Amino acid sequence: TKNPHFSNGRDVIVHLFEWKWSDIADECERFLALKGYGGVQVSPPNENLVIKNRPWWERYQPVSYKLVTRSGDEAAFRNMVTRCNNAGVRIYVDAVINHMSSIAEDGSYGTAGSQVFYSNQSWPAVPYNSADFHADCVVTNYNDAANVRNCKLVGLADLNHATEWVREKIVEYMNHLIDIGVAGFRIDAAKHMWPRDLKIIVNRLKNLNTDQGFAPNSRPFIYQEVIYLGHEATNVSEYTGIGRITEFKYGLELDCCFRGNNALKWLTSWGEAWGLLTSSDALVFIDNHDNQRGHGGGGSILTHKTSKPYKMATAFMLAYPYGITRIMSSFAFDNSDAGPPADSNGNITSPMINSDDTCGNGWICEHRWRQIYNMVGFRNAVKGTGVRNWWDNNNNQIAFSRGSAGFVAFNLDRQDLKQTLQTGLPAGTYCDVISGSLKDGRCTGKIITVNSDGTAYIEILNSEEDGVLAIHVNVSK
Ligand code: ARE
Ligand code: CA
Repeated sequence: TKNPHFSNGRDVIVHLFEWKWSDIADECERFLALKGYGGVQVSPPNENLVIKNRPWWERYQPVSYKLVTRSGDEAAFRNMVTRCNNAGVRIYVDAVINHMSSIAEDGSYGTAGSQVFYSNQSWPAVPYNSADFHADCVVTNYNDAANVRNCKLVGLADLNHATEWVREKIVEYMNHLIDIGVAGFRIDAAKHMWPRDLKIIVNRLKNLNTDQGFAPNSRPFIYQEVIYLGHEATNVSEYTGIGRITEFKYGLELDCCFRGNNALKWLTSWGEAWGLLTSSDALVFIDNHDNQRGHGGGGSILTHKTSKPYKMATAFMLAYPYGITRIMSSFAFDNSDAGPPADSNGNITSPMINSDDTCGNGWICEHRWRQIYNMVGFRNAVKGTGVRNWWDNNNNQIAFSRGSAGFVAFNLDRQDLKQTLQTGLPAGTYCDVISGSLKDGRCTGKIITVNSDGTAYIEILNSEEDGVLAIHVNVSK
């Protein structure tokens, strides 16, 4: 359950937040496969409550397990999964299984047209009734595990997973998705479910579908959304036996470093020594769909809105061997409730793709920024190697190699970085993948000459657009 089942040497997940299934299918074929992405986290595919003004968070209010949402219907979902698997890109589903929808007028309906009778605690399209939920109370005290797990998270009707019927319905839903060919699940609000109940559910899941390219006996990849910054009654260690955990400390600590509040030189001991989870238990990211808009996860967070340090922190994440990495791909927003770009009928609009590969009409597509997708290629190229040749200027200039497969340098100082450094790489001419790419045998950005002793002159001026330089064995000319 901790293995994402990436195909051939791929290593990075992108969260295509609120994308339509047909657009994701296209994106797998036209972009993600070519750039080496390993998988996509998709928005919840099950029916959700239709809420006025269509905020993004309506998708976290389940109405049934029918696969009909603003992202598309079941046919579109199946088409996406098959096309992405064929392109070598996996699909991970955001599974909202802790709760159903929140208070709404009786007869309110979901994205598949199913009705909800909240006052009777009735979701007939599953069906669930009042016997399937915990007694009425609200999550108010994160120092009380029973309150966190048995009460309503922000008022959402809290399922009782000790009930056999509830377990069955959830397992049926998730197994349906496995049959279609998904590779795993993000477990939404896992901290709000009893670990023993969640474990029973996960144990009942089928092996992944071999017709969709998975090896026999592959268990679904599980990563649990547990926000743990210390000092709460619900500890991450209760969940590591079930699958990986979203490590929220990771982005918070890197935020601090790349905003200049903690010298980069300290990153020489990055990882478990910083109080992070064991690498093989962690799924990591700089920002996510919640904390980029102040919805949970806490603290100061770098996002696409602060692009220079954001790209630097992302490059560091992708260069450093720790955890399974996830890239956030956003839509633009001013209001933290605003849903994705949509037409006047509320239909989500497709991202526009510009000639330089970036997106338009409201989609940010961080995963299409050169500095980010080229570092996905870096991570694939250096897979299995360790950190070597660490160098720092005792402040905010650092560099290291990944074995003899890749080399990266960062400059967050006011001074320019101008140094001859050991790259660990074989002699040759390499294209920096941050300032440009290797295209048709030519470097479109900086050219780095590695000498026969592995050293190279490295320059990152303070005035440059990006404070990073990266080269690896697949970009030697
Ligand atoms: C919306 C409205 C609410 C309203 C509710 C019901 O915003 O005002 O009461 O509907 O009508 C998302 C949104 C919510 C939204 C919800 C349902 O973020 O705003 O509520 O959808 O539509 C805690 C949980 C963690 C959770 C975060 C947001 O532990 O699991 O809160 N994150 C996941 C998803 C969210 C999603 C949900 C769960 C619900 O990623 O996108 O909510 O499915 C400390 C604690 C954390 C706590 C955090 C924030 O850091 O340690 O555990 O996170 O505070 O409270
Ligand atoms: Ca619960």
